[in-house]
Amino acid sequence: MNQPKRYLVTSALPYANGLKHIGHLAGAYIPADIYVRYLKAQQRDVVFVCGSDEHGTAIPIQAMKEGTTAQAIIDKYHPIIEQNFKDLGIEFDIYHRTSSPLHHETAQEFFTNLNNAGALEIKETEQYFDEATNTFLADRFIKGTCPNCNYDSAFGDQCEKCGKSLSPEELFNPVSTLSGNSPIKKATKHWYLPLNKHEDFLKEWVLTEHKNDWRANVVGQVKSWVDGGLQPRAVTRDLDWGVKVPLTVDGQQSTVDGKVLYVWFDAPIGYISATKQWALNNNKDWKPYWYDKDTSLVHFIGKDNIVFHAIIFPVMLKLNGNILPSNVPSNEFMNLEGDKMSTSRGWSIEMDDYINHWIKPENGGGQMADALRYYLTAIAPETKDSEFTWKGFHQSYKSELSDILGNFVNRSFVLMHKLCAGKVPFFHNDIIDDDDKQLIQEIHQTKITVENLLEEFKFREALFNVIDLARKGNQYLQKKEPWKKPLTVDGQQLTENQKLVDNCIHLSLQLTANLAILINPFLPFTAKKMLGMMKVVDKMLEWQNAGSVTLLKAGYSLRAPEILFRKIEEEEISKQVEKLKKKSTVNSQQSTEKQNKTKLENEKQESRNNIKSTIEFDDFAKIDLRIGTIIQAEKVEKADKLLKLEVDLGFETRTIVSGIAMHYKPEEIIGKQVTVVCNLAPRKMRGIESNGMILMAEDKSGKLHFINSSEMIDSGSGVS
Ligand code: B3M
Ligand code: ZN
Repeated sequence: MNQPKRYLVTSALPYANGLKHIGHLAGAYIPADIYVRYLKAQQRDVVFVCGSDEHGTAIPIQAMKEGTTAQAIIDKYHPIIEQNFKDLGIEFDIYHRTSSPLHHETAQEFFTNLNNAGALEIKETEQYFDEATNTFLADRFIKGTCPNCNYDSAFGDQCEKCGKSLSPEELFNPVSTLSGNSPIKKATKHWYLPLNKHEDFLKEWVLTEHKNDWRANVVGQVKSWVDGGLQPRAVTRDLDWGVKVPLTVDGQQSTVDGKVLYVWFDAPIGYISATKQWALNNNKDWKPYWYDKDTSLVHFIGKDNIVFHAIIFPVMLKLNGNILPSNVPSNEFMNLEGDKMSTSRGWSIEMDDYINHWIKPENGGGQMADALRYYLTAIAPETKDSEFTWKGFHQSYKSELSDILGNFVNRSFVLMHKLCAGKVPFFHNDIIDDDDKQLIQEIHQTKITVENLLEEFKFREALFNVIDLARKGNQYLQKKEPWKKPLTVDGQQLTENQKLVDNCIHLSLQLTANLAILINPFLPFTAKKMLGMMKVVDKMLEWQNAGSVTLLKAGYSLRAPEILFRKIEEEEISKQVEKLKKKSTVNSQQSTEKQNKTKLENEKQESRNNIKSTIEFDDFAKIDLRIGTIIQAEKVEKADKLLKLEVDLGFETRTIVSGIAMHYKPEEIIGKQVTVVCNLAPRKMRGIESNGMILMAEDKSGKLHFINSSEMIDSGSGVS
């Protein structure tokens, strides 16, 4: 297959509603960065775009939580997330933001193109509406029970637990996340993308053309969506926060009040606006990256975003005349210490937290960014969910990064300084042996293997092959044992031994140079450090150099060895585990408090809502309330809930039937004083004439309590 002229690589735009955790990093960012670094090492024309997704209900919800505005939220988190990616070596060509005017214009133009082409449909439908807040409840403004996995806090657009994409109407027991109330239905008009009209296109494009070169999880999800029958999808929302729906009135550009583009309509267009901004910043033409068939468009995402990147956005691109993605490498989920990663439950490791501890210069700096990049790639959920554990992080750091890669590089440098005067020794072809030939072959072959795997987005396996080459380097050294060969005897140079040592160290150093090139897409900080030790320029990292065993010139002196990966003590790891558990406990306490507060609020609201309609004082004055004393009580035949009471009102004794049998035994209420409505018309209950009513209060648990004074009052005393 001929090579694309250029590449446009995207990573999912993270919502700027809070800190992002390492699960996000593993899903859509590290794989993309590895791929882009590899392509750039091949000198290919690549643009890597990302940015903050700053619309949708997630932002105003966070603003409410933090008691601020949506704009303040995005202005707070956008720069933090951007810096976090930088600190972890994720090197976008631009990290844009969808609140930018350029994005609004681009998204509105895109919408107008589709609308003018008749590609959208307008429909009026009944949508959930919260009367208390006067808000239509879309996406994260509504939650309920997921129809797919029964998770009771699934949002109106997606279930966080099983990842299923939802619409509010699918939720069981929906409630407003704004007021906690149950919503009503209210009519509203929206524009729809008729996905149902594009099933044949998707069957042909994804399920046939890309059946074999796209990951099975992506093809499988598209298949289940198409087989289930695609529905028209609303691409606008009744919200104020977002890209306003464009409308042309008498040839003039205007917008529709109170309606914005659905965040998942505008956000993917953010890839295009980011490309436009990059082109402006670099004096380039953005159009070939989105219109030229020789461009390879690749979207890196997590599995919860498949429907948007493999179904909805491609349909939009097709209707807009753009190219389609050549691949959508989607990762599954990464779990944490035995549970699903969740920011809301505090069960997550934020990128910011990792950086603030591990990437401080005194704690290892960039090498510790590479430590995380390494582990997240080595356990990447490329085909199934995987599990981050701090123990696993420590283990992979020690036994692979440090003991294999770090150890081999260190030994090669130490031996060079010790046995070859700190210079790259000559290679003596006349004594080349099978071990030398084998190692040279391994170096050639690994470059080809890693290249093929990277072209197929198999990052985990590619990384394994690079580390395995370093492992073979250690085995080569172990077999050659240059340190055991005496180089002089009685002051005489042992030339033969020196030549053997020269060849071993020469190839070990050439292997070191190859490891820097091969590891660079994965561990850029480590590759850079290795360049410094070899005193060579970045150009050496060009992919074309990999596989060569003449990268370092004989006689060239190299710097002193540096430890690539510092020791991580057990205690440092156990502190991280404690920190995670503590954070989660605090969070669950906070969320319990929050839940209780919300529950209390809801109960208050419910009580407010349940207040009966207002009456006049004269209405109230008609009720005659007296204090009575229960002088007799007995159960009513065949009526579990009823007691027959004789109540002394001072001026007379009344028979009153009361529904308190489930709450009180007859013998325990003799002598109890009660408040009696004594001018209530008599009525027959189970054949007994009940003459009045005693007032009881029902608490939250449903228990009934007598309404009476704490001190004894004469029976018959009036209550008003
Ligand atoms: N903001 C990522 C998420 O689901 C979403 C991606 C948009 S990519 C265009 O958090
Ligand atoms: Zn679910």
